[in-house]
Amino acid sequence: MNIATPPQVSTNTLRDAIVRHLCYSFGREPDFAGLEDWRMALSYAIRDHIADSWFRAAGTARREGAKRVYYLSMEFLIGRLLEDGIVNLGLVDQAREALAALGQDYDTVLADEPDAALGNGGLGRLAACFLESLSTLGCPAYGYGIRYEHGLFRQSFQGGRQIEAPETWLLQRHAWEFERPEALFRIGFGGEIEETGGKVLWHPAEHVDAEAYDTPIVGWQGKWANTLRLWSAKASDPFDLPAFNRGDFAAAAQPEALARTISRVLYPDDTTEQGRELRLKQEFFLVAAALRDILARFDKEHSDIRKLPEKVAIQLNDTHPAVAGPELVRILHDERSLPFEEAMEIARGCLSYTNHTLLPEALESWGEDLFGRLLPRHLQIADLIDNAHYEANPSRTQSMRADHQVKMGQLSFVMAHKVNGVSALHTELMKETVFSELHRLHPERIVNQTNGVTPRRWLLACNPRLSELITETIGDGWVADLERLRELEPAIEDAAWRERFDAAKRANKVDLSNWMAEAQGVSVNPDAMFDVQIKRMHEYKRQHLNILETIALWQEMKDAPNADWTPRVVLFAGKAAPGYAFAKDIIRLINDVAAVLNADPETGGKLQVLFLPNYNVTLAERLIPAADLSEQISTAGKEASGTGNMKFALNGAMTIGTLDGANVEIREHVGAENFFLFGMTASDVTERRKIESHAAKAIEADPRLARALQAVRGGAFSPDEVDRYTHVADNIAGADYFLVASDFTEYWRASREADAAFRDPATWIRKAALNTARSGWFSSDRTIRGYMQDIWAARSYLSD
Ligand code: F58
Repeated sequence: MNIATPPQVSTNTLRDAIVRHLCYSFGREPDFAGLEDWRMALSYAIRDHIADSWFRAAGTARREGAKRVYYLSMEFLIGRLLEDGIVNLGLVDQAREALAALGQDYDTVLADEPDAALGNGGLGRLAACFLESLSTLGCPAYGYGIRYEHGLFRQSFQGGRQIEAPETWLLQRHAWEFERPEALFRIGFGGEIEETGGKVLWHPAEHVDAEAYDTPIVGWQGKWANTLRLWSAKASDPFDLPAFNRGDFAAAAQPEALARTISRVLYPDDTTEQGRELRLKQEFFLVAAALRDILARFDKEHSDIRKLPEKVAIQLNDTHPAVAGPELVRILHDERSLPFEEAMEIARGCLSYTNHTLLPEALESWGEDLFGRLLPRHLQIADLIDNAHYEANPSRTQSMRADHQVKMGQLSFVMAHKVNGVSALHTELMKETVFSELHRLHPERIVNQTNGVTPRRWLLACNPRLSELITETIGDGWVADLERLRELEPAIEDAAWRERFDAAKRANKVDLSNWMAEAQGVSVNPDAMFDVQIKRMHEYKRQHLNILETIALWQEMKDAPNADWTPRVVLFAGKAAPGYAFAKDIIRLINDVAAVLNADPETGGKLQVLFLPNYNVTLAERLIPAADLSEQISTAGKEASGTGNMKFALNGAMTIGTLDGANVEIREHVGAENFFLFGMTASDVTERRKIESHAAKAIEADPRLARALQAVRGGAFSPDEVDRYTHVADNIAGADYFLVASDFTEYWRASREADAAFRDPATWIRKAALNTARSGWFSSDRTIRGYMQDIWAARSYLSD
């Protein structure tokens, strides 16, 4: 099947389309248009071309009765979409020129778009990269998620402390979603089970409507576009008229308000009981709406429900949509009258599950009271699934239904035909730890699919300077075939080329410095090493190890202010879950340390620290191209993969990191000599924890660490409240579960190695460029091909 590439669009055509939309879609004459009007008009002009690809793709998939991939995820961290569309359609020059002809600045117009933060971190961003790769590869697919009114909270600092405010992305207009009032499903909760004549019927007590909003996701060169379908909750009976007529206006509006709660906020954590109930409701809401939609599409094209696994592949992005197992079995058995065993087999043929964490506290489980109250029939089905699994595997010792819980990891495993980890190390650890018994019983089920990132957003769009140099050197084939970056290697041996590589990095750093001066009021030295740690705040990610090392460096600089120090700008960004007190304390500590260090005339210009507020996709796109050093310093065995690590390496930053997650594979690809390795391995970590007072011993052995900790404990960074960080110091010197103290000495050593390497620019640039040249394997195109082949049995409908 040959899919035509979209027609070439000239600057004039695009300019006319912008003006047409401005006037006739938005009723605004050019002379009176504001920034948002221009942005919307450009978005509509671009959207028209995306829609053409979208219709063609949907038509092909329908005509061919194609197998569809359905990616179920509670999070899609898509960020801005306008630039993504322009870049993928190859219209950057035309859009820039068309806007200029209309007196508008391209970058300013693009920057006006809200950043859709419908996710917490890596898991949500991975889902977004996957959708883009699915479209680039021409694999018919849908992303299913929730259209949260409020995405992840907006973060600011007050006195160094994190302040959370609601994110209001929907208040600003954007062009990307199409409301689909006809795609409406009634979702039930609670109620009773009725058993009559061997049939079981579920009569829910309450209902909420799920209404679809579709966003087209266009792939590279606009050859294909898939759909991100997000569900919004609406009241089934929106308005209580009798209450209104009584004059009780608040009660009259209540059904609407209650229903809408389901799609109101993205969950950053689940610390309250009411919160947990709402979270489970959200999960079922997503799953139930998605499955109805999937089956409706299947029924339109096919008649034999037993063929479902041939036509439908459903990927569970972590356990959050795991109730899809019982729900699909319920539909097939209760509603479509298939025998229970067969219903289970068909469901398993469709379902597969990706695990993103081994942290025990992050593995979802639901108390059976709550689960049974909201989903009484699903609790019965979970028991039936568990019994069937036990009967087939009598040697089993663990159950998904132990301790009055429903354990979603085990349920997902049992209901999936494939289970995957997200890096080679993580997949092996899954087999050895949380899923060891299930792996023994089903040794063919666990497979690895190391994560990847889309090169369109994470190199081509976010780093135009480097992209242009690459394209000039090896042509533009790398954009769709990222491993071709290897062809840069001969050029890297040429000093003149390396200078151009360095000039691109240096210009990116100047851009970032200017932005920081303007947005944050802090001016930094663009010749310093830009040392960047950006990710969710978590003890296992060890932002506190980084700040301790920075404190130790500052102390040492003050001992010998005239020594030949490598100047550093230490940048942090990341949000802490609102209920995670320790992570919030680390943010405050970093801000307090920054205040002291940045004001120190003795070290000024040599060591600066900055915590940038409100980390999101847009900020990552700004920081990553300007980074020299990428901090990937998690406790080994804890970071499932990481994807920021890949983005940094691709953009020519060197990594300082542990043998954790995908760091292991990054180091293998870029070469051990181009990676600053330190720290314990995952098995060292397990052994070290067994040693009594391991932290105290490490502190005793390293006077630098002792001194840095003492400064934290003694209030050097909180003179107005000297014991503010006593508990942080106690934690590191005491239980130190994440082994900050034990890894400190090695981290310091690796950091000084990085300093020394940075002082020798010729060597550094070569190493950095080799990171770019050898990171091609980390494209999400490679990952998605792996899923298509090993998990989904899905194919591409593009021919090259
Ligand atoms: C991340 N998980 C992993 N979870 O931590 C990271 O190593 C991996 O690269 C990435 O997934 C993609 O595989 C992650 O982002 C969350 O954001 C949780 C979602 C549910 C609420 C708590 C945070």
